[in-house]
Amino acid sequence: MSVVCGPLKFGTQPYSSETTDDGQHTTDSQEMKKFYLTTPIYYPNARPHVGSAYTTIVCDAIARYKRMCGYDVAFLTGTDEHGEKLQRAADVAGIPVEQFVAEKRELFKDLWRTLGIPQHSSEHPAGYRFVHTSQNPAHRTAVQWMIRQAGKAGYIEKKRYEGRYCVFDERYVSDNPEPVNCDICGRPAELISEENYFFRLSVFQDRLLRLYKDQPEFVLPDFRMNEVKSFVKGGLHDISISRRRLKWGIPWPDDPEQVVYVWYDALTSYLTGIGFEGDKRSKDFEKYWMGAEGPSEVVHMIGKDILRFHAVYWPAFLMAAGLPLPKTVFAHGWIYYQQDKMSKSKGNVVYPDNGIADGRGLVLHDKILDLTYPAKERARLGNEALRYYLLRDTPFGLDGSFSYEGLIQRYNSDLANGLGNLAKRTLPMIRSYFDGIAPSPVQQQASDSETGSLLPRIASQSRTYAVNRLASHEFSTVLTEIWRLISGADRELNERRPWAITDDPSQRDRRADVLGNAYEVLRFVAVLAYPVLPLATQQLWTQLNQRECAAGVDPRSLQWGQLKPGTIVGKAEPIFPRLDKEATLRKLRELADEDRAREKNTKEASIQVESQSEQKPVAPVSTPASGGAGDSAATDQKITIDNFAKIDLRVGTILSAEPIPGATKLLKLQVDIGTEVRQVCAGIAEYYKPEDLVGMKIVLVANLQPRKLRGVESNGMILAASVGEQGKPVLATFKEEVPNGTKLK
Ligand code: ME8
Repeated sequence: MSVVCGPLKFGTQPYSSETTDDGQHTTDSQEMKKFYLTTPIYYPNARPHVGSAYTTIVCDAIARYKRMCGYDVAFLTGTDEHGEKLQRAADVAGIPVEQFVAEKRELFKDLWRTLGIPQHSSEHPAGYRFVHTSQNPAHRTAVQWMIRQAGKAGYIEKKRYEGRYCVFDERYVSDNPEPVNCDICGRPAELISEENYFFRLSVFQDRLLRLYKDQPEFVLPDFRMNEVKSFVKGGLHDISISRRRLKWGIPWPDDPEQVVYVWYDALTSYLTGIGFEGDKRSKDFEKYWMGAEGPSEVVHMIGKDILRFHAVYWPAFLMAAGLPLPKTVFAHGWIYYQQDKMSKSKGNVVYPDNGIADGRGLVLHDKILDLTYPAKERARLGNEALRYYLLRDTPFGLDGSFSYEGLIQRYNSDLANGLGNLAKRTLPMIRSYFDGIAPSPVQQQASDSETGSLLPRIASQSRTYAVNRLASHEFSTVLTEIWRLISGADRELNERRPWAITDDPSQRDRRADVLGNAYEVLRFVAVLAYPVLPLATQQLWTQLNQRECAAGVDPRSLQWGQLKPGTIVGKAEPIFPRLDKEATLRKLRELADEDRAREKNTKEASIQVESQSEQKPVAPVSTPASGGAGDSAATDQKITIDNFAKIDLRVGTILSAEPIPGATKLLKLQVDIGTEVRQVCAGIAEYYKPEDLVGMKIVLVANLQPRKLRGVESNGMILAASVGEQGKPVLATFKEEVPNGTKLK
């Protein structure tokens, strides 16, 4: 089902960032604000999985919400086509690389189509625009312009580059001359030395720190900002931004022997994607990036893995080119599967689609329902179940985990039993008791004791909460709040039993009140949940017989009791039919196994095209060691001073601490150790409250090999005394001020 909403009316509603309980906006501006939102551009060398779909789903929901609030929205996604691996994968597949890349690009677009995420058009002004890089002439011009500008301003210089290169895999493994093995083939990488162009990142340190201070929302959530600040305070090195040995990429301006470094290339796509071509600039670029038509908010939504590139390199590249900076880089958490990072090589990937090519459509529809259900409906249910589950169960900004059990559980409890059931109960009763004419709900003004119903108050609280929290993308808590409203309406139906009220005219009002309230709750929910469940809420909207579409209502203007008298409700078709959990799970797993087996056998699978660690920061790890928090290495043996010197002990500050779901003893900590922020799991949850740990100075064993505790990576160990028989941990700390990163010896 494709829903097209007529043009929204602007200018009648004031815009605001905050709404109060009575629906009043607290800040006013009549101007139609611009909002430009981007996903990362994805590497097209691997098939997109649920993790990669997560960012795009989040952005689609945000774009829809902003559009409802009257923003003029541009939403960009795309593919990052830099990299020799694409060339090699194309060779293995036996097709020209251009064709290979173009086909992979389509996989992403197909997936967005399958997931009901529309492409930009006059019908879908907030739909996604798509950018691709290496083979896009406009993008080449844009990147070369960026490089020239930085060069003219004196931020680029030619220097000798020393790093490690894997001749077998033809890839740069590390920008550091220290010996290292290639993380794809495992062979020792060779030391190479070549003349490269360097970006003088080091001179931007002060300007970046000032940016973080003046624009605290530049990096969100806050705890990620702390990581970024610590990294920059630790000192910045100049970075090599050209590569001599790579052929596939954008040629360096006036030096075709070299290609531009992947991140200079990739980040510039945020400009190209809205019509930037160096000196030639589209109206959209002027509008959304330059703010030529009034204020414009630019937000980059990314996963936490690529924060440094966006929060440190990107603003510096833009400053070097004299261009404005985005408003916010929002780094969300990671979606794990089976307590691990999804990875094709580990075989633990969840694909949101299944056999798009053979026309079977989305995995979730086949699994969720028996195939007698209309295919279109199955598609809608699959998409929306996935959207709801990911956004509801992952507190935005933190890590989440995907499981089929969780998905079905949410589907049944919230979508089928919650929303679907409320509509299924309410609408038929309105049809049978009131000839289909929706009765008015009780008045908002009446006090709870007069009306005896809490629903008007809960509804207006839910509206306020949703509007205020959606501004900071807190989908999980917003959905919880909306479902509190649904439960409230359900409870009222159960308590007042409108079906048991007699037909006596004196009782008719009581029944009208209850059903009018339930109808009004459904109307609120259809509007508030629209960004997450665009198709189901529209279906509900049609059944409620509301005009135009749910997307056309500004949620901030939603008021209790706005029902037009005489509205005749439609037939209640099931919005979310209930699933047989066991049968569905079996089918889901079968399909996922088949899908993975098929993937494994694809020609390109023989090439490790997945890892792009060359371009992503890897935490330095050196000597192997065992143990983690809580392990004791007590031994009577004496060791030499050389042995002791192998342990790298560093001073750090705990930036954040949070529980690990399902692990009663563990806390996940982010620790600033001067040069970087480390994630460490510590077995101290029974003795320390997370909030008491933030800001505390500790000692970290910094060169332990990373290991997984309850599926969470731990990069180091915090020193603690083990006191008493219970081994109560008491963290080692300092009385005097000691800078982070200081070595203990
Ligand atoms: O990094 N959980 O591309 P990429 C949550 N081309 N999000 C996930 C995820 C997971 N398990 N897996 C992937 C690149 N993502 C560069 C970006 S931008 C100028 C260049 C999402 O294909 C998340 O947004 O490796 C992450 O940052 C992104 O996909 C990485 O995509």
